Amino acid sequence: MTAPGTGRLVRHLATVDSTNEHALAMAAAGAPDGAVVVADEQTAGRGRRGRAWHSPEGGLYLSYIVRDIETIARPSLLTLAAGVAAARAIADATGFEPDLKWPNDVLTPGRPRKLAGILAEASSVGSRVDVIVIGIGINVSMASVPAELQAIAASLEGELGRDVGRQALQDALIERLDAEVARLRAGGEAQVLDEWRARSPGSRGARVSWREAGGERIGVTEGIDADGALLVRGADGVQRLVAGEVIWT
Ligand code: BT5
Repeated sequence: MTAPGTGRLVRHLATVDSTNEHALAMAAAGAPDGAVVVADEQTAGRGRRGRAWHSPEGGLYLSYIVRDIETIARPSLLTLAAGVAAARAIADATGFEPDLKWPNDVLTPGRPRKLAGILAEASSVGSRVDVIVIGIGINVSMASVPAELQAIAASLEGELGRDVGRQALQDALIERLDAEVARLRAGGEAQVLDEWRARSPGSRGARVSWREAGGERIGVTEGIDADGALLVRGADGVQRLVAGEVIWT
């Protein structure tokens, strides 16, 4: 369906395995830049590294197709840009200002619990990345947080103690994703990074641990660099972490 007045393709599904999977298939079939798929629930919602994203009814599960990747100088920043977009959209729609955590988490401030997660997935033609799908899952109602995750997860309605309109949140999210992707395309990487840093108190001065070939390492975060890598000071000086698991201790 095309959203009224926008000309944008927004496909709404009652249920789907994964909106990212569906969006990758839509993109392969020619769906345009900025096309969106949203589902009321996912039966195989995914996180990074084969992990599951619990996706019962009551959450917002949305995937956004980015094409023309060659017009984005630093596509590695898309996950951080999506974090900024998600935080802004949540603030627009509810007034709640979440924190961000490297690389893909949206958290409640204070005692951090996960409100939303981001998963960017690429598809390539030969060695060239052709499409990146940005998937965002936001826990809207308390029902979207499964019992086994109560200790580490939170929902917007649980935090705010009132109903949150999913449609308004969805509209804000699409608008903010458009704006942040446009900002990257227009050479505004530094502004995206600055805003991400401002929303991520844990990206500086927090104790973290991570695994490397040589075993477990510990250090203190020193911000993110221009490519979105996490800088961490450990026993051997400052290291750049580009992927992998970092545990905030
Ligand atoms: C993420 O992975 O946080 C990425 C989540 C992306 C989900 C969206 S929904 C729309 C689109 N379609 C998809 O199929 N996926 C995207 P990661 O950082 O690996 O975190 C996964 C971990 O978060 C799990 O191992 C759980 O511990 C936790 N988790 C799972 N479901 C959760 C939920 N609903 N709320 C909070 N935490 C959750």
